[in-house]
Amino acid sequence: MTEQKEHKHEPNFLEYQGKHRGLMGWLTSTDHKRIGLMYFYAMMTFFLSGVIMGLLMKFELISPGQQIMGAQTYNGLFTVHGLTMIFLFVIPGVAAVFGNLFLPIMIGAKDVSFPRLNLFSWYLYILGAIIVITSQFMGSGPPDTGWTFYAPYSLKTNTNVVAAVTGAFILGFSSILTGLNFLVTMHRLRAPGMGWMRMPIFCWTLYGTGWIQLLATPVVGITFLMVIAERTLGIGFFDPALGGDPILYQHLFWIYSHPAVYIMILPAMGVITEIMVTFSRKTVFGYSAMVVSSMAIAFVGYFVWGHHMFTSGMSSTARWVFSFITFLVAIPSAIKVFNWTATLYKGSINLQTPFFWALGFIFVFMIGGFSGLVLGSLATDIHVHDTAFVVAHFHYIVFGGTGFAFFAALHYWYPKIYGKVYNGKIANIGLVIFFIGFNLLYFPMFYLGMVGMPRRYYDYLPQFTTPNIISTVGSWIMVTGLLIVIINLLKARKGSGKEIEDPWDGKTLEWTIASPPILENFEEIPVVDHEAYDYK
Ligand code: HEM
Ligand SMILES: [Cu+2]
Repeated sequence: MTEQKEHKHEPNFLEYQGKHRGLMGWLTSTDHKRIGLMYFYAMMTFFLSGVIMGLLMKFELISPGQQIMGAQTYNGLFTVHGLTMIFLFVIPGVAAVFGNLFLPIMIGAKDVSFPRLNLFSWYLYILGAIIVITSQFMGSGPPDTGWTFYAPYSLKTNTNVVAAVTGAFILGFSSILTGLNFLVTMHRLRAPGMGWMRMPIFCWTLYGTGWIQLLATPVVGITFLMVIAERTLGIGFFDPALGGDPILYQHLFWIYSHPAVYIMILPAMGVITEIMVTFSRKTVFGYSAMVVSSMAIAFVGYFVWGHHMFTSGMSSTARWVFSFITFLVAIPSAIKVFNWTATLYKGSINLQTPFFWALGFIFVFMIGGFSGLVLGSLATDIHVHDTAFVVAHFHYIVFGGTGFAFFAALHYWYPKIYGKVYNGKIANIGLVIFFIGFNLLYFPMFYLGMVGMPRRYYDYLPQFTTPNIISTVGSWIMVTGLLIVIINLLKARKGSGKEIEDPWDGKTLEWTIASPPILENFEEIPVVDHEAYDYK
């Protein structure tokens, strides 16, 4: 790569002042990096409010009987908690924050293809979020359907479902437009020499994600419109009393929501790949296998939605076909884990915070994945369906997967974004506490589910008490770790920068430019003359 170390004369994107100054300078900026950071700040706010709701639920569950809230409040809480975490944090999460911050830079572009559309997506995201949040305080009470809005209950409950569904609908549009923008950017704006097979894996995972966002999200958008139409106009799509079919709702919902799992996990896998490569100082093992497995996950992920409905009513043939295809997704996922391991093999490993987060990711994601196979098998799924086992599984996957990758990415790219280094020791201590708390919090739920504790109840039988106490204490430990991690990063913004241009010896394009990057990223568009990861 050409030497680009002398670029201090241009103002960086954090201090750059366009037509407007201060806050307005941010809110009107079409710079992809600023938009990425605006997603980040909004998202952290939603995430932390979701964490508080999680803590409250766990506190209620510390022992049998009512502690701090009644049944209806608990129903409202798990609904908003789920909505917030899924639609406001993990689905947009890694793609909207780190994709916006780094995709254009990693392919050698000055911005995304449609910068204004990008800003518009952010506004849609904020609008959708505001509507979802106000749905809690308006109308006749917080929605109590769970984040899945299953019919026919979502048609019958008199809580504020229409508002929450409208918010989710708008969030879907934001997601579609971001996906479209990223796809076009990768097709049109790659720097000279940046062939498809030279793109960093993170870009490839965003490519797969972009297609899912574009093709699957409209399905859930229409489903939500159908719910609104049914509630407001009494059209009978889903209500059997009107001739509708509640199972149709589940099909439509999961045709989006299963692929949505890959919207969140693919970019997460991309981040982990970047980190594995940089911190073992070796080029990725099996680049094309990584590319193909990303696209295979995106593709096969469309055909497995029925595994959410094994107990809902389907022919045995349909169930086994869905079960079989579900197992097929394990193959490209396993290829990734195998290739990460092979990348580490004989690498000269740099033991630092982002690497530890990546290892944590692999550990919890494998537990999530294996428990997913338990749920993908017909016999065992019917036993643990709608129990705490499922809650354990999806927290290991979505929080353990996407959440860990989100923090891994934050620690990896933080010096690039802010031009500052953080205290690595404190970051590691925070991570260890977080990791212990995470497993104490969720692992007991596997056991609880197997012995029969149902999910979505504010109360339980006395024999489930001990694992629940462990789990609740785990939630406190985990939050302690989380606070240490976040405060450490907040403090670092005032810290001194030393050798921050390329602190980890990264080889992708973002490590060749200034930290923080200048407004248009590159002083001159780079000409790429080698593969993605140019380690000897
Ligand atoms: C401090 C962290 C967290 C705690 C203590 C926590 C705890 C809980 C609890 C107690 C439930 C209710 C389970 C039930 O009664 O069935 C729940 C549901 C849920 N959580 Fe979390 N959670 C946390 C973080 C997250 C994160 C980060 C995500 C997403 C990445 C997430 C996604 C969900 C979803 C989707 C539900 C399902 C809601 C529903 O049943 O409709 N949670 N969580
Ligand atoms: Cu699924």
